[in-house]
Amino acid sequence: MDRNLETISEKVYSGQRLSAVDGLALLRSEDLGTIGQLASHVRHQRHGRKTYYNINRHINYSNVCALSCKFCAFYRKKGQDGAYEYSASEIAEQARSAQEGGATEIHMVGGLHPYLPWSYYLETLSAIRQAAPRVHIKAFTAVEIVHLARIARRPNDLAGVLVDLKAAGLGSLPGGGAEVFDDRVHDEAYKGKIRSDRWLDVHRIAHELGLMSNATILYGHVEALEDRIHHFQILREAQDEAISRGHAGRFATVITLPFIPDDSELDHLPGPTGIEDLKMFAVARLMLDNFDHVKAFWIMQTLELSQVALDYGVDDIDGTVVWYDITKVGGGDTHQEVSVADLRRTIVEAGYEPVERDTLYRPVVRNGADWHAVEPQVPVMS
Ligand code: V47
Repeated sequence: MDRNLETISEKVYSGQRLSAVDGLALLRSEDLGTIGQLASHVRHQRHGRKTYYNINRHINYSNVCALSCKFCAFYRKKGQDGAYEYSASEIAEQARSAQEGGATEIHMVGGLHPYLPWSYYLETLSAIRQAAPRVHIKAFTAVEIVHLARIARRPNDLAGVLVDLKAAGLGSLPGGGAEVFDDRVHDEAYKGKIRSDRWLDVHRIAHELGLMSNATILYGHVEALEDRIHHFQILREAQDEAISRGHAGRFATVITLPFIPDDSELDHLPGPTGIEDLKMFAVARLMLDNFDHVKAFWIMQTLELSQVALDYGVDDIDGTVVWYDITKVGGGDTHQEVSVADLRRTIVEAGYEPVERDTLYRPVVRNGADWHAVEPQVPVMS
């Protein structure tokens, strides 16, 4: 074993919290075997061999964006070739067909559209609600919420805006847009986007209002290893706060997103390797001791690596997805769908037990497109 991991290993097996120095030692270590064992220990303590997936549909309502983040290959300017926006009724139609196909969740995000009015977002949520009353709507990253507050002409009333969205059907917030909580990295790769304090404000307020949310980190571009660990520390503190204040909402899961350079302004960078991806899953699992779940988003990680990731702290591999426009691994197209059979096979083959869940991690009992969620005997969000 790497000598630098000995004390860390003792801490993990005795349930002590890891420090930033520990996190950095893990990221710098080449002892992937030990790192995986430690993360697996924590994963097994929490979830045994259970591995979660869901039947969901991602909807990217528009790729038109006022920002020009260097890592992003998704955005277009209004009128540019390939720019699009879906109407509320087109989105409702997608939601209806998702519900018919048995989906329990719609995951909907888009660019910061400079012209769509505030009413569009409320109408879209209501239209989804009407067309697919059973599906949970997880929508709008923190930066979109700040944008919506601006166009609603209530830039300082994030709580009011979230309350209105919730009344229109919003069920929870996805974890996107966090990138890396560091000003230097922000100014170099996504200048113009909200900074970490605003991202955290949105999630804190959402938690206060009883909304669950997720968190991400986008790694492998211009950040340093120290920045990744600092990001985890900030998330851990935010989660401590949500728990200690007894908010009904909190972070459910962390998703580590590997930077995919293709077609972005940073495409001269190589992006992370599989080994780095595995380390990031493991370090997320080890540092974020107050997060219940660590998710591998197979669209970005591939199903093959997600399978290996189950031995590195991951207990969730997202869902069937169907359409995804933000990243396309290997230059593929927007249609990126995996069947439930393939998701389950991926999990079983790796030696784990597949559990379909809803957005709130309640196990789903299914009969074709018909389903109901059951309350877990031991609350998984604690
Ligand atoms: O916010 C953009 C990232 C995010 C690239 O909450 C890129 O359950 C890699 O947040 N390479 C969207 N990443 C995805 C996301 C997500 C996915 C799955 C589940 C959940 C959840 C959230 O993707 C963006 C941005 O951080 N991103 N461009 C890129 N070139």
